[in-house]
Amino acid sequence: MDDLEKEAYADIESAENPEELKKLRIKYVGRKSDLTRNLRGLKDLTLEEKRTLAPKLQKIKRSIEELLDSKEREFSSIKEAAKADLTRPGIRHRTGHLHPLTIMERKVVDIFSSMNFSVVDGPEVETEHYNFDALNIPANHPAREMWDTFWLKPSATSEIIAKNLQISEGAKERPGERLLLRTHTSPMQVRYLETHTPPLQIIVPGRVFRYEATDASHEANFYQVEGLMVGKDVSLANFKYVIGEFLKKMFGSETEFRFRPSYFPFTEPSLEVDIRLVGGKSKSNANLKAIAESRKSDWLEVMGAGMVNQKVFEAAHYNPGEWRGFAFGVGLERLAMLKYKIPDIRLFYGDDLRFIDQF
Ligand code: FA5
Repeated sequence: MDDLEKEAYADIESAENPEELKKLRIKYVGRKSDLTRNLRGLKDLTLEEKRTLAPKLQKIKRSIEELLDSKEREFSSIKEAAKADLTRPGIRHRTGHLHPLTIMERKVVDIFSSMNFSVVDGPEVETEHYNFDALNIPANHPAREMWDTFWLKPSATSEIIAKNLQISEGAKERPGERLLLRTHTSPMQVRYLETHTPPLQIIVPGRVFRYEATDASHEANFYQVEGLMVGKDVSLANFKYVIGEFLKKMFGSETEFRFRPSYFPFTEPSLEVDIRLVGGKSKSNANLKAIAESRKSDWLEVMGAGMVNQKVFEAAHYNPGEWRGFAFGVGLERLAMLKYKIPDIRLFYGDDLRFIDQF
């Protein structure tokens, strides 16, 4: 039997196909095999002989059967593999990725965080008070026209409060006040000053809305990042340094920018920051040239800014003249257009995956 076991092992190992294996199964463990015959013959032996031989024979049978089974599995897996065409190209799964504006917002947040600015959030549904009045833009002031406004129906107010949308405390304090979709992130200046004590430095990224016609550089829904730094002796020099650092970190030291005098009721003095699209030292390309052509200028305005008007501190119940600060509001799409050389702002909100998939 020991010889038979060895022989069976060698035969099974060298079997080349399932048919051969089938024959070996019949030969070694089939009904008419020597092994089965011997097992059957056990009944004619003495009890003593049965006790020693039976377990031995059964063990040999089991191990031959196990080897046959494993060899059979081997043949069936080879058969499965043969069915697969290993030369066929794989299926590429589409993975998700961030929208270019999200990438841009994160870059802005990273740079300002590295300069110790905190990031805060504000409500998109604002009151007339925070969006305009507290920023020194009274009802009859011509500057209100700078921000064409989406007003909410008076009946919407209670609905919004009921839905628990982010809405100013002021709306509850001054019931009946008109609500609007914020036209800029500047309302957060007063809101934050009311609830915190300077010195402070924050940025407020957020979505803003304007009722205006769209073109290559204007959208009705866009993103701004507000900045506010307040201290005892914050000056315009601090502003120039912080913004200069920000622009250099964002666009590299070769990009040219300029500070240009401007007007906002909530800053004094006020200025705007432009980035050079074509000409000078700036590295340009066809898309940036297209923006320049559509705007009829070699420069693209990216932010409004200035020293916080003392009237804003007063609106937040501060003593006049006690604190000084600078504020700015930068357009996120405009930054992304410059960074990624995108000729039209409307691409960000379109559904063209060929554009979105590039990021
Ligand atoms: C403001 O909104 C002021 N709140 C900015 C400010 C903040 C001034 C703090 C002083 C102190 P302005 O309307 O210029 O300003 O908009 C600021 C920036 O938002 C612009 O420079 C531009 O980059 C972007 N922006 C303005 N309008 C649009 C628009 N329709 N589509 C896309 N981006 C826009």
